[in-house]
Amino acid sequence: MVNRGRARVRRTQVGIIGAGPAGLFLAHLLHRQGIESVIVENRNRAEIEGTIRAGVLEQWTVDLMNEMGLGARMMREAHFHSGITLRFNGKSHHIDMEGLTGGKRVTVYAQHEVIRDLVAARLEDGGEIVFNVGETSLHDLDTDRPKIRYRRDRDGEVEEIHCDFIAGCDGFHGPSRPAIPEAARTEYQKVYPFGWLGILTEAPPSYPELIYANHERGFALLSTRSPEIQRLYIQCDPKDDIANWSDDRIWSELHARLATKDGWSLTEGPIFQKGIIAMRSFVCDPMQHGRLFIAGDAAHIVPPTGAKGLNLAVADVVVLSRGLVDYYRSGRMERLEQYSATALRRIWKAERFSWYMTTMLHRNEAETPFEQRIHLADLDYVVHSRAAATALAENYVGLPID
Ligand code: RFL
Ligand code: PHB
Repeated sequence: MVNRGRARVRRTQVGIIGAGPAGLFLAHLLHRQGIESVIVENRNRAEIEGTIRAGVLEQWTVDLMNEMGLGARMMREAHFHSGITLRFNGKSHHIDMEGLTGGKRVTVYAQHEVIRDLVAARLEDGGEIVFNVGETSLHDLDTDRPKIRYRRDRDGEVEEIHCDFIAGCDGFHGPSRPAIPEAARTEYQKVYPFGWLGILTEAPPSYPELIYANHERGFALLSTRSPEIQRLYIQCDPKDDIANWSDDRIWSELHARLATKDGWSLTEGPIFQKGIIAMRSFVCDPMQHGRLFIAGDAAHIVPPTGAKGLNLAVADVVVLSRGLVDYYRSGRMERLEQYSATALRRIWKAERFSWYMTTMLHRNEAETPFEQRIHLADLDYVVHSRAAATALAENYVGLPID
């Protein structure tokens, strides 16, 4: 490290901003190919390992973790389901993902567990993650020596990482996407008039697989975390205050929306975590500016109904790592220059699927009764047509990356 003006300067090949799924998978993928990287992250390790988010991994994400030697705990502790249940008009319909996709399963393994496994392995490999940084900024993106500047420990010394490329993996609110000049990017967005209220409860599982329920009172989702802890969501007003939702009110909505006509019942338990999230679809095109490449939530957002966000973030960095490997092996930029176009083809399909699942399953008061009936017809079609069920299944378990 040398002093350059007031900043301490250091050098690496790929500077990565953000230790979420995108940044951590990228660091591992590059390390396997002998490419150096440093991650800077503005939260501390306990915070990133404790944030409750996604739950479902696509089959190829599971395969990738195993290939990278990062899957041992996941294979012991995750829940593997052969399908999901769609519930509407008080009836359950099993979609046999495994049968319809030639053996691909639904894996439930919480995002923060993936983060824990990837952080531990990265540090064991001697990789560097600079936690708890402040004032991250990006510089000289149009040159072949782009720089990430930040303060150590939020208000400590200023450091600069000089690198060949910057990977902006800093989520929806990070500084990377805004570093692409506004005139050089187009943003596509849809904001939904509803949100999800999510809870964690200490209770045994009520059902052997995930249930996605369409109900006139609004959508509900039953998921799991472990034999002792369950994850459930209900559609709500995104601007609602969580203080308006007593535990009794949450359970009464869950019972009403998940009820069946055949006597199935939901098991309650103490609620130890609850919160409300808003829902949007968002895409930034292109995902590159000079030597900056953005990936994951920094570049796109999907509503969680399709369980795609984490998986899309990983798919982006698989594509990006291939371009970087090509560059370091042969000096060729062609594959890197194709990164945005290649990634966006798959991203738009995941955007379509997430929008489709969201509109089909939620109650939108702004829609006409005609449109609401169309969603029920769509569900009825999906559960009775092998072709339609196959289309849903192949999207849910994950489209191929190539
Ligand atoms: P992340 O996870 O937001 O990580 C970005 C990291 O960057 C850091 N950062 C900065 N670091 C340095 N300097 C700065 N200025 C920085 N600003 C930010 C942040 O601290 C953070 O650590 O983005 P990434 O890696 O792109 O990963 C995206 C996924 O996290 C996200 O898409 C999923 O959680 C979405 N999602 C789901 N995805 C799935 O694939 N399957 C699911 O079942 C699923 N369920 C969900 C979800 C998201 C949810 N919420 C809470 C939005 C369920 C929910 C409720
Ligand atoms: C979760 O378990 O958190 C979960 C499952 C399925 C989704 C979204 C979230 O579609």
